[in-house]
Amino acid sequence: MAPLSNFTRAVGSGEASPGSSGPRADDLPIRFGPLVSRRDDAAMRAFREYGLGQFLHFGVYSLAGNEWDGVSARTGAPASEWIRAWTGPTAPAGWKDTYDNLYRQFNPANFDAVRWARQAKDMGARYVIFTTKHHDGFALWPTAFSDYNISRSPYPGDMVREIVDAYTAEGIDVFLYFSVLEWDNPDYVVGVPGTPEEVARFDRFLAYTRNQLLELLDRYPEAKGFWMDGTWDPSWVASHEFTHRLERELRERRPGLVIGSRLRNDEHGARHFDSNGRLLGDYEQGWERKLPDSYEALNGNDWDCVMSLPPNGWGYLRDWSGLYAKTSDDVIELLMRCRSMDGNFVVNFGPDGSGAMRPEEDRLAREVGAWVRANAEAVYPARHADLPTSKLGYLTQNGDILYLALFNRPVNNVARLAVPKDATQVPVRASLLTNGQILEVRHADIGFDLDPHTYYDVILPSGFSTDRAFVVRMDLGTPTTTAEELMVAKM
Ligand code: JFZ
Repeated sequence: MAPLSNFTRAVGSGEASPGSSGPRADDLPIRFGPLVSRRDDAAMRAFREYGLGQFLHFGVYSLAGNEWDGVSARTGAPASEWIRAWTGPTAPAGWKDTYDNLYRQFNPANFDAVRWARQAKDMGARYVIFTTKHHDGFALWPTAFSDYNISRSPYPGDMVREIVDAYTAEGIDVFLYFSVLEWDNPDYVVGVPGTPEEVARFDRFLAYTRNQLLELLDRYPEAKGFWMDGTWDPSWVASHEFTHRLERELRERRPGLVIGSRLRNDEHGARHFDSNGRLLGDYEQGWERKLPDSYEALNGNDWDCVMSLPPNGWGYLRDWSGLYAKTSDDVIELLMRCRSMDGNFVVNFGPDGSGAMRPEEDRLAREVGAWVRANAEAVYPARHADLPTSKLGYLTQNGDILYLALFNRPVNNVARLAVPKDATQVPVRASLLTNGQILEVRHADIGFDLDPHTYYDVILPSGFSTDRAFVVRMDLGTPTTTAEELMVAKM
């Protein structure tokens, strides 16, 4: 990605494009740039091995399911968890008021954090991102700093506590999703505060935000990170001095805390990456329903990709008809695509207002879990393999073991991999990960002129069939024949 275009795109605009490059010679002076550079402590090493995550969108919007009184909000609200912003001819009269009173009925009888955590564990998730407070401002913990929280609903407990306990007990790390922007907070200002009155109001809002974030850290010391959201409005963007101080304070308060790139921007308004292209946070947090084109474009930054199952809509969406929902095969493919580029893949679940997962989600969790269990060593801790990409599927590597997750099985059952001609490590043995069956490996130097690669063929057993992707596990070792020797033999 060209650094200059990244800079121009990032300033004052919406989300910066992820994968921006590092510092360069004509760096601008920046006072509110990154507070951390690539970390290699235990928390970030764990992050790199999460592989698969679960996103949970749960809140009062889950009661609505993107509709009200049988009327769909599909064309009138940007996404199911945005239903409060429903406008246009389909919006019910007095809708915002109705929504703002929904918390009085928020008492999900089937909410069972232990069940969710077990399901996530069975799916193979190693971290969870939980919506502690979405854009509507409703806090799922009993915050001391706003009345609009779970303790005012009929639900008799602290959902954030229950989630943190249940997932932590399963060995799943917890990240707290937190929206800065709040639609109906009287202190919130969207534009850059101008009048003294607006400045005073927004200052109160900033203090409130800081209080809530510190409160979350203090109440839930087990939480490993923040997944910040709603940080795009000009008011927050203009608060770069405050947000810089805030990030420092959060990191001091909780050493090891992982914070994505969506918390803040520099003083030029560049978000995710500062105006010189340096990452603002511990990992790239801009890969939302999109994926990097190549490993190289990531410049070695850590990243995750969060994905909804329907095209958009993260909170419960009762009616999926007419929408393509990603299948287990889609999710497995996206997971391995992310792993082949050193990223984590986070799949979203939007339980209904009673706290029940939808049947499609239950099924997906089971199917993805079965696949991930059977192929775990190719998913984690395996990482990017420094080899040409393969059209057959995705490569991951762990030391001397190379994995090819095969999504496109060749019709002739010859899985051909390109390896640089001067590689000191090449595939020497292969087997099917699923059953250990040994596969023949042949060196196939097909000898293209000027081709920097040589090729290794893994012969897939014609008798082996499966209805999902499968993994070929290869031992890497010293090549027994070099391309030159093959040439000599042929001449
Ligand atoms: C945000 C929220 O507005 C949304 O409701 C949901 O919680 C999602 C996970 O996060 O939506 C975004 C934020 C950033 C981008 C897109 C949607 N982005 O970077 O393209």
